[in-house]
Amino acid sequence: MNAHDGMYIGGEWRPAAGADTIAVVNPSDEQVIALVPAGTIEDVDAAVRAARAAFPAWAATPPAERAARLAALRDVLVARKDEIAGTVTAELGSPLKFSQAVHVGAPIAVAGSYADLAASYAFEEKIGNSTVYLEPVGVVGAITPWNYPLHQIVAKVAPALAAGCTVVLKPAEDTPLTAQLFAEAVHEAGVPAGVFNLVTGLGPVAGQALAEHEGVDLVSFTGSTAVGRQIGATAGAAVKRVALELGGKSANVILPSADLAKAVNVGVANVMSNSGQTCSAWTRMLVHDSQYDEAVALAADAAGKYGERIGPVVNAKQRERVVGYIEKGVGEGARLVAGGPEAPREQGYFVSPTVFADVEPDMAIAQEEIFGPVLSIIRYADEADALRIANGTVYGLAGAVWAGDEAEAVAFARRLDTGQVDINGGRFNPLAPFGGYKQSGVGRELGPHGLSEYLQTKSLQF
Ligand code: TXE
Repeated sequence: MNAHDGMYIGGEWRPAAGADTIAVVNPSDEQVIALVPAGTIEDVDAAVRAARAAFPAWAATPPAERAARLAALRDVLVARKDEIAGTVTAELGSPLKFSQAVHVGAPIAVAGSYADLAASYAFEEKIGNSTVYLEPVGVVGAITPWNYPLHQIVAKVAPALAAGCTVVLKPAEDTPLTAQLFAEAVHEAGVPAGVFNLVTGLGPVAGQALAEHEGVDLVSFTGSTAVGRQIGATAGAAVKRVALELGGKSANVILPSADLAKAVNVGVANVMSNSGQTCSAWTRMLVHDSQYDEAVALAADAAGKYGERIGPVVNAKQRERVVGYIEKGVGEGARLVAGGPEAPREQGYFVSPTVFADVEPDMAIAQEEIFGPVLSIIRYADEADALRIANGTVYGLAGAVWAGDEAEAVAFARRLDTGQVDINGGRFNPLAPFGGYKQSGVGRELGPHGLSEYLQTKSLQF
């Protein structure tokens, strides 16, 4: 595939400082499809300088003009959506239809929402005898994962640009081609030079250099809890703003009054989509004793129908990790009712859609983020038990509640320690705040709450 052999810095593609490259592999057939440069500290430094230099003018650009650039960016993403979807499929392995609808569809909606918000947001407010100005924080270091290659980028860059911040992006090493296309789109949209910069590279080299750079005012990170903890500590030591979107182990709570078949089928689809590589996936299904056997049969049947249609996981390491958890589940005494650890294909990083029954809440497969197509079905005795199990992990990112009556579901959802809950299925809302309670993270993405992450307040008293 086409790939740039340089970094997008200061509005142009510049040669990388070093000669090292990263091989991009297609997870469906394990073939190398491109090489991209592995950024060094020098590349990161050049990008941060460019972002710093561009900051004063971009911060002073009227919000309506920033909105116009974001609208133009949305239009470029729309015009190039097939090309981007094809690239996501090539480097992530997701089925093309899913790439078109979700991997490109969602970020188009998010870019559009920030074009609207930049134009309408109240960057100035009166409180009594004070005028409060909401000003951009400065240079943002954005570090993104591979699971939703474009969405994770847009969910950080669009609000940052809307706020008047400038950005240096270090995308995941598995999916740099989508990031390069995004940089092309930003350029085509007429965003001024230096406002957005891209450095591809390895996490512990380029990512760490960006997180530690003195010229970065805010680090926005999405990825593993281990790296998030480290970035949070570095930012804390430098008294620097930080936003962390980390793992999850979300509960799908099916109350006895719910439409069981619908709740189970949607629940299985939620876990299997994107091959389970979604931080907000409902990986624990909580079912009442009286409906447990029926739910297990329905889930096993639903999972069996997916087969290889879900696509592979992203790389060999992730496959090993997911299979390791499946083996662990078997070892812990959970009952395999669909899928299993065997590779369904010789080539490609495929994992069979897997469902475990008789999962106890304290098993590793019910506590730790697996990040693969693996569902754990847990039994509860009554509502108090369901609530205790649902809240009984270190995470709190998302979840779902199903009930015959919406008010009953809402009452339960209000008691969940989690940042987002879908009621009877829910629907994606690009304006709804997304982010974690507990160890799922700090800060929120999307909508006005996501925009406010990139602002700091100044008050003038009269
Ligand atoms: O994540 P990493 P990995 C979880 C999921 C998955 C596990 C491992 O459970 O199985 O994490 O995935 C960059 N300083 N999530 O290894 O390493 C890295 O280059 C600065 C959940 O892929 O955290 C990439 O750009 N940056 C998740 C990004 O961090 C560093 C999405 C994420 O990679 C760095 C992905 C360092 N020292 C994984 N080390 C979610 N919340 O959606 C790595 N990076």
